[in-house]
Amino acid sequence: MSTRDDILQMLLEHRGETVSGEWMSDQLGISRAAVCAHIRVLRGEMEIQSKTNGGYCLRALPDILHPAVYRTLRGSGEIGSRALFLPEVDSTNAEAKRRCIDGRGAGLLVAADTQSAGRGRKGRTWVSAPGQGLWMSLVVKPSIDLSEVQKVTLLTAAAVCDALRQCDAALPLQVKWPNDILLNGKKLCGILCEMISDLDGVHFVILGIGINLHTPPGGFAPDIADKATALEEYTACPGRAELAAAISKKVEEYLKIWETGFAPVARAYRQYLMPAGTPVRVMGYDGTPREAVFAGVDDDGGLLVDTQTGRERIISGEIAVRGRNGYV
Ligand code: BT5
Repeated sequence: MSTRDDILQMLLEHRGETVSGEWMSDQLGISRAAVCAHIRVLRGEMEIQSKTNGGYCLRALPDILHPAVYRTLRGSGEIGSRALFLPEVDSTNAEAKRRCIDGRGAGLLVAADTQSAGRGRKGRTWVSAPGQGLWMSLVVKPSIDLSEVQKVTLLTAAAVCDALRQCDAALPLQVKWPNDILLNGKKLCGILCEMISDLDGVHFVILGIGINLHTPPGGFAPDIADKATALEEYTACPGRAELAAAISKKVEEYLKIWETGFAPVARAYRQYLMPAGTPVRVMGYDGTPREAVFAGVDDDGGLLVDTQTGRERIISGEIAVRGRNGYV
């Protein structure tokens, strides 16, 4: 870490409080003038107030993918320990995959200001307007069987919801199995987990996470305008580096828990689910829809639905939730 990172760390640790310039210069063994010079640079990126007693107060974090803010807030840990912040990329998932080719991708975080070819599942597109959201991918290397990969999506959803709730404990989040996070019935976040595997098993899983933080100037694109929402419509947005750090930490926490069984992770996921009894439409592999009633998610991450022929357990696919204006 550079001296400027050290100063940033001190300000972050005492966010909203006054930190004495003299104390920082003593701690770092540098002159007051040097502290002042570093603060001047940091001020170009975030809101730092000077106090009359010679102290400084970090008021607000920048809403940019700020590497030092990320590093400081992420702290130690494996997941997201290396971070690559790009102004533009085709897809953070694609970039993360390319970086796994030499076998050294584990723990990598790739995030970008914008994606020119952000992707959803089954070849769908993810709209990633410049600076309007957190578009990120985390590379993990869990010791799991191919048959368990779909659980990673649930783990990611629980981690993202927890991280968002750290910003606002009252946020009315709801997960639509397996990978959509809704806010007031509209899509706030999508998750795309992809894997690198061969016959020997799973080498890497790439957790792609797209969170709309701001409504793009002029609104969302017409094809998603009625189903997308942004965090700022409900609460004050965290900085992107701050949110990325919180998500990385939560993913790491849940991966550790999973080593002793998936049930606690499934429990964490369940707290964000829609209520049992919600009418849903289950999409089959071939895209054929069937009417059903949502009954829950079991300890292995399987979706339980009640259909005309009884209870069914579904492990992959997607559901549409019946809303007032059709299906989300
Ligand atoms: C998803 O797919 O929801 C997964 C989206 C994952 C995006 C992240 S961003 C970082 C990483 N890099 C990538 O390239 N991808 C991941 P799916 O369930 O198939 O939903 C896609 C559908 O959501 C689209 O067909 C649209 O209807 C809608 N959609 C697209 N962009 C949206 C947005 N920004 N907000 C809300 N809905 C959107």
